[in-house]
Amino acid sequence: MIPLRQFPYQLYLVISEADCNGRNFLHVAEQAILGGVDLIQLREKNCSQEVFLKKALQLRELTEKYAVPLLINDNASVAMQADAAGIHVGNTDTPPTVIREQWQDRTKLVGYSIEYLDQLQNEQVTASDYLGISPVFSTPTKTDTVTEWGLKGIASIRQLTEKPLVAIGNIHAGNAREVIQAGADCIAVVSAICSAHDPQKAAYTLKNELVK
Ligand code: TZP
Ligand code: MG
Repeated sequence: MIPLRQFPYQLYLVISEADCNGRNFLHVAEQAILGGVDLIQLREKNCSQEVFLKKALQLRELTEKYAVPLLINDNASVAMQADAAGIHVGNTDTPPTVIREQWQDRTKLVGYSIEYLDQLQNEQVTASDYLGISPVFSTPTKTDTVTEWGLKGIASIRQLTEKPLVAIGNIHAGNAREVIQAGADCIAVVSAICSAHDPQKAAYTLKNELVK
């Protein structure tokens, strides 16, 4: 597990083929890495296990080339079969404690989305390497969300835990810096990179905003 507050990643890309506007997701991911993304999550919804695994293996080959860790969203079987660097789960997915039992390799990263403050008091937080603050701002990319944490929400979560905090939800170059200043360790984005005309430039611009 990652020691508390020692999170070596700042710019986290969450990607799916559908979010890439008809472009090849591997191409978008490579451009994003070249622009400075240092952690990637493959988040595929509505596809078969076989297709998910195929995409995970393709993306793992690419991320390995650049030594960027690949996490898989909410699918321990795909994560393990692809020998990904870890997995990210939400509040209603398989809980981190169960993931740890299924996947005994302690070097694997487990991320856990926080949607309610009550979640901070449970054993799932202890079993996680980082917490996703989800969503910081409401976003058309994911609409089945509960809280909009806002910058104040980041600051209150920061007071309550030493876990690395990854902020997600409508973060872009115009607000990334204030999200970090509010207490997040890392920002995660979908559309700020996947929908950008030039994903490499978009990632580079975001990365440059992430100075405390
Ligand atoms: N979890 C919380 S918000 C979100 C996820 C996966 C989507 C973020 O997408 P965007 O386009 O960066 O707002
Ligand atoms: Mg999920």
